Amino acid sequence: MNALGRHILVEFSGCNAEVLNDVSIIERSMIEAAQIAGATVINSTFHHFSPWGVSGVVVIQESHLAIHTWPEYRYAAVDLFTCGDSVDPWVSFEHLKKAFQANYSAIEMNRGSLHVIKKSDFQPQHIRTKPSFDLEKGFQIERNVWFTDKDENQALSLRYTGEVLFDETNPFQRVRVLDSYSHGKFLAINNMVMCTERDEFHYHEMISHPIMQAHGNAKNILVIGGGDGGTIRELFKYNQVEKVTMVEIDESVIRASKEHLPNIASEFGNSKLNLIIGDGIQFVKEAAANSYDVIIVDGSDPVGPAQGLFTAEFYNNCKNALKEGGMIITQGESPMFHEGTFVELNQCLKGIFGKSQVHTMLFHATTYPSGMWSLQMGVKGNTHPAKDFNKDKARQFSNDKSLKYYNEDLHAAAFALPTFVRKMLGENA
Ligand code: SPD
Repeated sequence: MNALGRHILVEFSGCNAEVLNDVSIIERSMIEAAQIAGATVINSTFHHFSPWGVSGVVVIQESHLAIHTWPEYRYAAVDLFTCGDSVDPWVSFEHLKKAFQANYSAIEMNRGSLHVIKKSDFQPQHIRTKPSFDLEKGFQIERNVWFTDKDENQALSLRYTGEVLFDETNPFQRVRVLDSYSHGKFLAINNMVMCTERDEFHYHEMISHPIMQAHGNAKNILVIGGGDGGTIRELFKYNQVEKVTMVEIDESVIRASKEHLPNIASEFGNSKLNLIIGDGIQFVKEAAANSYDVIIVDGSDPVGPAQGLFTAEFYNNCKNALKEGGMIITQGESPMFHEGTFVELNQCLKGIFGKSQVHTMLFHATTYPSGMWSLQMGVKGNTHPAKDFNKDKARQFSNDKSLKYYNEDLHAAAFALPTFVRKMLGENA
């Protein structure tokens, strides 16, 4: 080759659109493509974009492989550039063609033609005497792969190792466990973060303890969703609890959590747990009236099977299943990220429980988009959950159980809403 490098510009068309939208598969395929061709991989950086598409580059000792995908066109633009003769970029090309199930057109250019450029006598001032890598171990690949939970305009991203610990798609949803650098392992459903090892206690303590402390003596509890197990873990901290019925539609969430998030899934063996794999919406429709002290709706966002958890029919049935004096709490989305759903859910609950019987809490959800998340509570009775709770008992409980987020002061404080949120909910003081 009478040139410094070979550059193949590839048009991959008719590709598998799901593959082109999957940052993990693309990163893995690009690294494999480099390695199969005999290149030495130095690092990789890949991002998933909003609303879809992936960009990334694998830096190799012999230059780079780069990609940008348009899943909606089933198209990917790929550059394969290698210096010297040791790596054949067409080997990488063949690998990617199979991985993306693609049609293609490609052209090869020689880069740095030696007919045109001539070597100068330039000598770098500082030449390393030692190589920048350990010859014994080879290069350590630095991977830079990001999971992004987003809508069209906002996102929260976590960098993860690139390894996929659990990945199953069933008729309900896609369930994954990935390993992030900042927040440990995390559970994702349909590209949305559900919980991370590092901050899951914020959510699980706040969906459980304010309602349990406000009720004061809940013995029979229903949990809809909650397949990761974090909510039941918190509920079984109460000695008075006699039975927790949990209805989770997707057994793979439970399996993923038991396998990879054992500190969250620690109470599935509890003898007071009545675990039902089934549809929580149907379950409350058929539930006997006046059965439960507390109902906790620990669902996902309103896409896929969780959509029905945001309807008046569902909450009417829940109210019917609650005993007199009973209380329900539901994850209420975010006033900053899902204003519409947040407000609609609040109106829906007020229509069912009454305006003064619905109370909204906010808490810090550091790995949910916007970081501000809500829990909305409906009361079948006259208790005010922020005022009518036993502060001393709450203090004692949070100390005895070494809780990390909830405490007696936060209990009341969580119900205090910023002015803009009050306005959204029509709750001007
Ligand atoms: N956007 C995330 C909302 C998730 C609510 N459920 C989380 C499940 C944790 N048990």
